[in-house]
Amino acid sequence: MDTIFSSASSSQKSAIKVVRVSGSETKKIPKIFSFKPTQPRVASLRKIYDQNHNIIDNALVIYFPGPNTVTGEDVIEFHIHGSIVIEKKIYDVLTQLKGFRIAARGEFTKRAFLNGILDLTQAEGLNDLINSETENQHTISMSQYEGVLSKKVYSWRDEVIWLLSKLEALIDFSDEELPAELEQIFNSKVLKILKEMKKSMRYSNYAERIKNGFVITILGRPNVGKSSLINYLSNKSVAIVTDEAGTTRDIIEVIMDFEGFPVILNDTAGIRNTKSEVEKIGIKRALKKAELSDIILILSDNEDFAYPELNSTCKKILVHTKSDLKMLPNKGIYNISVKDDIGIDKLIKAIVSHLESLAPKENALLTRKRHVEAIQRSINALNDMHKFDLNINPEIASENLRIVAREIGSITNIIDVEEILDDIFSSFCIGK
Ligand SMILES: Nc1nc2c(ncn2[C@@H]2O[C@H](COP(=O)(O)OP(=O)(O)O)[C@@H](O)[C@H]2O)c(=O)[nH]1
Ligand SMILES: [Mg+2]
Repeated sequence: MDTIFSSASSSQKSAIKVVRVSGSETKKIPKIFSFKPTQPRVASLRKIYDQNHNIIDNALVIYFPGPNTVTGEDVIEFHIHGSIVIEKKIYDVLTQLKGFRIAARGEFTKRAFLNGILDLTQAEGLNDLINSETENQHTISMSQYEGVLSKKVYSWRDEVIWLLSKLEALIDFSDEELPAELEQIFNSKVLKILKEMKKSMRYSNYAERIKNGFVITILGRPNVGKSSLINYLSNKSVAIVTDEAGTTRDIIEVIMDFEGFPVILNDTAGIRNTKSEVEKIGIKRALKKAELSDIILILSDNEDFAYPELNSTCKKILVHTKSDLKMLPNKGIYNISVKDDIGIDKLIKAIVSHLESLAPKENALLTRKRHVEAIQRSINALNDMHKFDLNINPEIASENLRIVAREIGSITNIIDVEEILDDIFSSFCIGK
């Protein structure tokens, strides 16, 4: 296997850059760059030279002998001055050598996975951690990187393997019946796994939203102040605000951070009866968007909050706009004014508190489509299994349990499908 190298920091100019080398040829690095070998795991200042003995940089070098390293292989880190010229000179030396090549996206982490340093969910957690931009993204990705999801998956797998071993015994001694108490334990274990899996499926939507943003849609009649609100919240003019009804037609989307929650806020066309075909399409889109949202903010500058055409069970927050002109004393309605800055903080609090209420009580979240699909197939197999009598059809039960073991195993470990692995690791940044 080639020894790989790459910058582990951003490609921008910076005070310091880290260039990482990993693989069996790493040991040769001191000789290649003409510096005295360093003690393992001790940061040492070294002048590094190219083949013509021209100095490249005075850099901090750290050597990590495998297998207890980030990749499981021998690793060297150069902490160089953050110039692209220095980086390039190092690359130039290495690319000319046999057995060395520049790393592909995520290749360091892929090696960590292949060497058993991380399992797949941890590798994915690491990628999410690097990409995290809000508090909640950080919390979830950190716990996935630390192995919270893996632990949950392993516990299911252990249970399934235990069940399988009991079943195999039953099949081998086919003239015997499963003892009644064992059958009971068997069924209750299956039910317990099913219940836990269904729970994690319910929470998977939350995990997806934490990653990609909760969807909040502003809905209301024309001219109630929808665009003014989104502009106010996003602090820039993204939507056109006018006295003219029907100005906003397409959906305008702004991504924001509401106290640690990533949010995609949508401004929409005012809902009314119209002859304009373009506006009609806008209205249709607005309703559709609202129906797929986590929260709908229904805005009105009078008391008209009813939308019989809206087909949605999601959380609705009623907002009375232009409260600088008149307040609505009704309970449960948020009075705001973007003109005089009334009630906006309270409205944001209400939104955040609803988002908080959606949070699962555990951190073992299914954060990827492939996790969700594997658990769904496991649930289907377990449900299937329940339709048959264990004593009459132990083979069917066993076959289904095997499916479950395989499916949940795939969440943490895919070893034989290169294509899926490439798909997972190619979303990493270079140098990771
Ligand atoms: N007095 C007052 N007028 C507002 C307020 N918010 C919006 N408006 C006005 O209401 C009109 C329609 O606003 P706009 O945001 O375009 O409404 P939309 O059609 O719902 O997007 C504009 O003239 C705004 O200046 C407010 O808080 N107070
Ligand atoms: Mg508008």
